[in-house]
Order: sequence, then C-alpha cells, then structure tokens
Amino acid sequence: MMRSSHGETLVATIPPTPAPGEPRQLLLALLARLGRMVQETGGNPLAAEEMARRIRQNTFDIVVVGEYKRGKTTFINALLGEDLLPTAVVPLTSIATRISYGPRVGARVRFLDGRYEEIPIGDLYLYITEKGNPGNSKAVALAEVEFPGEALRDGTLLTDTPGIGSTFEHNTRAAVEYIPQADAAIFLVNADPPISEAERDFLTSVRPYLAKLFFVQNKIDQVSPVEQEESLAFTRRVIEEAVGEDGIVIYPLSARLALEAKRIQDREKLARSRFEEFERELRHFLQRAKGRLLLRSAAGKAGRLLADLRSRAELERRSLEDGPAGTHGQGGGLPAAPGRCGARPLRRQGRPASAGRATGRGIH
Ligand SMILES: Nc1nc2c(ncn2[C@@H]2O[C@H](COP(=O)(O)OP(=O)(O)OP(=O)(O)O)[C@@H](O)[C@H]2O)c(=O)[nH]1
Ligand SMILES: [Mg+2]
Repeated sequence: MMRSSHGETLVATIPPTPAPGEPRQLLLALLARLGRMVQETGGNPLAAEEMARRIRQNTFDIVVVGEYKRGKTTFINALLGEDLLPTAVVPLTSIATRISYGPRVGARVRFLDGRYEEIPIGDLYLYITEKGNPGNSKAVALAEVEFPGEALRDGTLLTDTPGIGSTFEHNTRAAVEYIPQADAAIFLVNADPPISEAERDFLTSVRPYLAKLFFVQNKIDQVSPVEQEESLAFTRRVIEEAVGEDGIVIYPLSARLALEAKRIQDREKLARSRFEEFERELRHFLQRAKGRLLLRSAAGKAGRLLADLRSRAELERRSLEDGPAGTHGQGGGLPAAPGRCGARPLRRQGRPASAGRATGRGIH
C-alpha cells in the first residue's frame, strides 16, 4: 500500500513489505524503514526513533493544552497530587514539560541544539517559565521531569504546554509544535469565561493530530452551580460544532481545590472539586484503550512522516524540472514539530495524510 501511493524515485528504495504479522511488529518494522529513509534523504530520524521507542516501552503521551491561564499546570499538579510545576497568575509556562515515572524526582533540560543538562528540580522555573527564560533566550526545546507518581506508573507521560493566545507568541508556537508528538490531549477551558472563538479555532486545527481528546471545564469553584451549568451547555455546543461530533463529554472540576485537597488529604474538599470523576475516567480509558490507541497514534504519525518524505521527493523533482524557482513549499496547518524529519524546504503541505488521520471516533 505504501509503495502504490508513491511514484517517486525516493519510494523506489523502500524495501519489500514484511510478511503479515502482529500490528505492533509491523509498525516497528515500518518505523525502522522510515527512519532509514528519512536519514538517507538528509532528514532527522529522531521522530521515527522516538515513536518506535514509545511503542517498545508502551508509553502514552497525554498533552494538556488550552489558552493561557486556564489552569493547565495546576491541573497537572493536581493529577500528581503535588505542587511539582510552577504556576502563576500571569502567563507563565513557556516550554513544553514532559513528566514521566521515575523512582525519585529529577529533571533535565533538552536544548534546541540537542544537548541535555541535568538540573535540580528547584531550578526548573529558570528554564520553563516566561519569567526565568524570557523569549526562550536559553534555547530550550523540552524539559523532562521524573516523578514517582501513581498516575505515571503504567507508562503514561503527562506533558504541560505553554498557553496559547497570550501576548507571548512563541508560547503558542511551542504548544502547537508539541501536539503532533502526543497520543492524546486534555483540552482545558474555564467555567468563566466560557470557551472563546480563539479556543474553538485552536481546537479545530489540532483535532486531526490527536487520537483522543478529553475536555475539561476548570475553575468551577469560581462560579455558582447555575452559571457553571450555563457555561457548560454553551461550551459543549461550541465544541460539538468544532469537532463535528455529538454527545461529547466535558468534565467540570476545580484543579485548584483538588490540589489543595490532595495535599491536606481532605476528602470532602476533593469531592467538591469533582476531580475524581475525571481521574476515574482517565484511568478506565488508559486500561481499555491505551495499547490500541498508541498503535493507532503511531500509525498516524508514521503516515505523516511518509507524507513528509513524499513532499520532499516532490519538491526535489520540481526543483530539478524548474530550477531554483520551482520550489513550491506551502507551509500549512501546524508547523513541523521538533524532532520531525526536518530537511530543509520540507514543511508539511496542508493537512496530515489521510492515512495518518486520527479522528478519535470509536475509542470509548
Ligand atoms: N479558582 C481557581 N483558580 C485556579 C484553578 N486552577 C488554576 N487556578 C489559578 O489560575 C492561575 C493560573 O494557573 P496555571 O496553572 O498557572 O495556568 P496555566 O494554564 O498553566 O497558565 P500558563 O502556563 O500561563 O498558560 C493560578 O493563579 C492558579 O492558582 C481552579 O480550579 N480554580
Ligand atoms: Mg502553565
């Protein structure tokens, strides 16, 4: 199938398809070959290698996204039950921060030039916040944190992202660039204000990249029950229209109350936060669908890598035909994510390949 969708010389180098087997093995074989092809054509094979590593280790990356100040970082801290990542009343998170299971708390920073540096967890804010690292002057690509939390023990990764739509344009870019790497997302809006036009547009643009989306209405402690219901109904209508699906589930909760409750082990407060309803559903989802969805998500990403290779072959063919003026690269959709096959003129053209398109339907 791969071979028939490509007529370019590049594709003529694809080795024969392996014998039918287990989907996991097939996907690993495909990723290995894609990595080699990307490398042979001058690209960076890191994205294919990273995907293969995640399939082998069975990790599942859930990214938390939303507009600035919606409470994304507080929400992650609440999931972990600890004030691990810095939060603030001003736009704060400026670098994607991925948290995985580890026997003890630790942190390291990956720079744009590929270097890694171990850092004390207390220094994290110097790298991942707008205040500590204004305009990403420290050239950080990603922060990686290890934490001995129950929620992460099964291989779940939680990634905090900068808020979209703040005055810091690079924050939006950093959040958007991370999304194609993730397997699922938790999209946070607030009870007040309810979902905005910018949030709706963002949702529409990232939807094709994610195999599963959870919707959370945060900060319910700031409104009355009647206002919260009104806001929820409005938000649901807007989201259903944006994603083209009926009957979506939105989890109303208060991340701040949940975090406070967990820290002082206050059962009554935790119940008021309504956080456990979401946690229960997330746990069930991961037990039910994680393995299946991971493969589907990786297949989608492999499809996009293939689309990138195809674009590159097409660009090269045109430039050979037309000379230097024949480069017709049209960046569209989301920018190329860090670590993707980043050969020079190659930005993805338009939407992701339909082969890689994950709609999230059917995963319940
Ligand atoms: N009342 C209330 N405040 C909350 C809740 N969750 C977060 N906050 C507050 O909202 C502010 C922003 O929280 P953050 O967690 O830093 O928000 P963020 O979305 O990560 O912000 P950026 O990183 O700047 O995009 C902080 O003052 C939090 O204490 C909540 O459930 N209720
Ligand atoms: Mg934040």
